[in-house]
This record gives sequence, structure tokens and C-alpha cells, in this order.
Amino acid sequence: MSRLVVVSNRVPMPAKDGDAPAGGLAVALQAALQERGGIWMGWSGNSSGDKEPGPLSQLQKGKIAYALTDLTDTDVEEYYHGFANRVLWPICHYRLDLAEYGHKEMAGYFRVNRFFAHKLAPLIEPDDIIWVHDYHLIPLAAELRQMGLKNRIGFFLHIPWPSADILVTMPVHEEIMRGLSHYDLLGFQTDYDLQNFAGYLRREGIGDDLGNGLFDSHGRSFRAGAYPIGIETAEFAELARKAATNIMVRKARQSVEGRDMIIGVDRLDYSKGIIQRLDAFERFINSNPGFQNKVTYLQITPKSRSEVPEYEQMQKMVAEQAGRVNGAVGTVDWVPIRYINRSIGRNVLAGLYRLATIGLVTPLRDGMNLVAKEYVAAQDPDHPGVLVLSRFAGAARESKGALLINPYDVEGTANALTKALTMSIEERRERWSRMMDHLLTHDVSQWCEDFLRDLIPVARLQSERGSLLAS
Ligand code: GDG
Repeated sequence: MSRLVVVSNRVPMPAKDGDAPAGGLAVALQAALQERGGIWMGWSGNSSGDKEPGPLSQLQKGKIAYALTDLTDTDVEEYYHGFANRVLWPICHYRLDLAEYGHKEMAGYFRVNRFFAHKLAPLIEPDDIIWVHDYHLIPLAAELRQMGLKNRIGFFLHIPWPSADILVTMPVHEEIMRGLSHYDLLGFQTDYDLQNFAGYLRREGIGDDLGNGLFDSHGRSFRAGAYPIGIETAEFAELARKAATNIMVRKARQSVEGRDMIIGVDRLDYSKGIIQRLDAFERFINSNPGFQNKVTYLQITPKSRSEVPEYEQMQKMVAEQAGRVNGAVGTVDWVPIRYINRSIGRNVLAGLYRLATIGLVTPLRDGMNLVAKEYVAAQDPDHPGVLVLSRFAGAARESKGALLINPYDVEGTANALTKALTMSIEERRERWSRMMDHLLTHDVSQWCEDFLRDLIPVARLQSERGSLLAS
């Protein structure tokens, strides 16, 4: 069986015994790596200052070798904060106003990808299957090909792929698209992202959509498809069920005191629509005074990328907005919004989702949004809550039982809250089971299997199956 080599900007190191389980993606990829044996390579998250980073630090755990490299301060600034997070992230989330192009940063992005390729290439064997993750590493395959590697290389994009109109505003859009053509399989979250990709090739006249997921561009043929990522549904449901006895969850239940709870969980990021959501909650209370003191809105928002000025500023804005709404609609015996600005344990999170009558997930743009799926998986089948979900999250394509909203329409979101809080238990059950059935069959292991099945050449897959059956 061919080995699997996973490359991602950050690498989730295996949990020490007794630690909370890692998120679904890490678990699924670790399972695939453990089955085939292989390597997970990426940035250590550390800087080597202005000195060139030393050799890869390697850790063998079972059949998986973790290989990490430091980056210099300049690399971190230009590649990570600069081009990945201040150009690609905003562009892919339709925030042209926040993109800060700089030639230095663009050069740094391509340079660090070349550096990763040089570190990785000596570890690769001819039969290895390589799976690259996310927008930090788009040019990696081109660099590996440049070094003569002929391996199957797949790429999965976790964030949205924008329409051609948006993409062409990025000065290096041609190089980025050329980079993508060096993969054998491109995976997007939804059919919309795939259509945007195909639309660019057509519009710029640089490639052909041959049908059946086959594309020709820059003299290469490759496949592209939609592979909506899932979560570890059954395990997460079990975690939520067991969390009822967790002390933190019990305390949360007591503090809600019979009120309905609305939950929002997001990394602090402008793409998540947190400000608009707080506005919608205020509008909901103002238009439904009967719900005063009857609901508690819990917003959990761990900090992220706080070194980037927009994120630091957002942190202030969200805290101020939550305080302002509490001041405006709260009463002496009721704090409407509880705002937590740090990360909480995964099992507590699962228990809190289960306590909540509404999962409020309103990104302005999101590749998938796993919170929406986790909220559904965590529900009590007899008393499920309602998912209120932005139509601009990838998850909306699959969540047929959710109340879909447009997060730019504050009044519409407020109305959806009223609808969810007054929905009959029969309708809640019917909507929930439609979503849960889908999530159980489309979990993260299935996602991983689907992608690898399409990446590995059919002949090799058949011979692997044959040797598995024979053994
Ligand atoms: C990218 C794409 C795509 C959040 N707060 C806590 C916590 N979380 C966990 C959630 C969830 C994860 O973080 C967030 O996942 P999302 O999918 O919502 O968002 P991104 O981080 O932006 O991820 C996204 C994803 O990649 C996968 O392809 O869906 O569209 O942007 O799992 O539970 N976990 C814990 N404590 C917290 O306070 N333990």
C-alpha cells in the first residue's frame, strides 16, 4: 500500500494520553496516515529568528512520522501574516477592502513554498501519495514538480474559492492558478467553489473543462471536484451525550435557569459575521419584548491571529458591541449576552451545544463551517435544537433542515430567531433528523476516503485492494 504524505501549514501533534480529543480533521487524517503509514509535514509554529532554520525535527508515533520545520522571522511575516492571511484569506472571503498586496509578501509566499518543497522532497519515495492542505501551500506541487517529483499530488482547499471577478484583483492570480494546475486532484468544499474555479479558466481562456471533473490547463490534465468536509459525527454525538455530567456544563445549565440558550462559536475572524449577529440578537429582543429575560445568548470566541491588526481591532469591536447590547436591552436580573473570549475544552463545547435551543451560525462567507455540523451532531434526538445558518457557509449546501438566513439582513436573522424559538417540537425533530442522517453518512472519515479514492490511480487502488483481501 502506498504511503500517505500530508502537508499542511500547521501540524496537529498527537494528543498526550488524557488530553481532550483533537478536532475531526486531525483525527481523520491521523487515521488515514496510521493505516497507510506516512509523514505529516508542516511548520512548527516557531521562528528561528533571523538564522536559517535547522534540519526538520522529526517524531515517530506508530506508523506516522511528524516532520516540522521552523521558519525565519521574515518568512513568518511575509508568507504567513503577509500573503496567506492578509491577501489570500481576505480575497477568498470576498473582502477586497482588507487585502494588502505587497511584492515582498508575495515573493515570501513563493519562497517559503520552495523551502518546504526542498525540505520535503528528500523524504518522498516514488510510490508516495501526497496530500497538500489549504491556501498557504498552493505553489507546493509546482515546486515539487520542478524538482522532478512525479508522485500523485492532491490539494484540498478548506476556504471558499472566489469568483473570477474577485480573484483577478489579486496581482498574482495567474501564478496561483498555474500552481493549482500542477496537482492531480483539486478538492473544493462545495460545487459553487468548483464552478468559480472552472469559470475562471473559461473566462481567462487558460483551460478547458472537459466534463466529469476533468480539466486541462497550463499543459496539464487534472481532476477537480467538490468534497464537502464532515465531522466525526457519531463520536461527537457521544461526547455531547456524556458531557451532561461535566461540571462546567452543569454550571452552565444552572446559570441559564430555564431560559432558552442561543449559542455562537467562532474563531474571532471578520468572516464569521459576529458583529452582524449581535445586531440581529438586539433587533430580535427589541422586536419581541416578550422574550426579555427568557433567552441567554452565549458567544464563545477564542482569539485568533491577534498579531494581525484587523483581528486585534475586531476583538475590541466585538467586546464593545456585546457590552453595548447588554447595556441597551439587559435588566437588573438578566445579562442577555455572555461573551467568552478564550478557548474552552472540546467536551464542554459539545455539552454546551446540546444545552442550546438555537445554534446561531452566521458567517458572511465560510468554506464549510464545522460548528454548524457539530451543533447538529450534539443535539438530544428527543429535544433537538434549531440550526440558524448563513446561506454563505459551505455547510448550507447540505443542511436541508436548517433555517437559512442572509447575515447581511439583520431583520431577517432576527425573524429566524423568533421562528426557531417558537417552532413545534415535531418540526424541530423532523428538521434535525434530516440533517443528522446526512451527517452520519457523510462524516470526516468518508470525506477522507472519497478524496483519497479519487487521488490514487484506479490500477493501484485495485492492486492494494487485492493484496488486502489476500492478506
Ligand atoms: C477552516 C474554514 C472549514 C472553536 N472554538 C472553540 C473550538 N472551536 C472549533 C470548533 C470547530 C473549529 O474550531 C472551527 O471550525 P470552522 O469550520 O468553523 O472554522 P475555521 O477555523 O475557519 O476552519 C472552514 C474548516 O477549515 C474545515 O475545512 O469548515 O470554513 O474556514 O471544530 O469546534 N474548539 C474548542 N474550544 C473552542 O473554544 N475545543
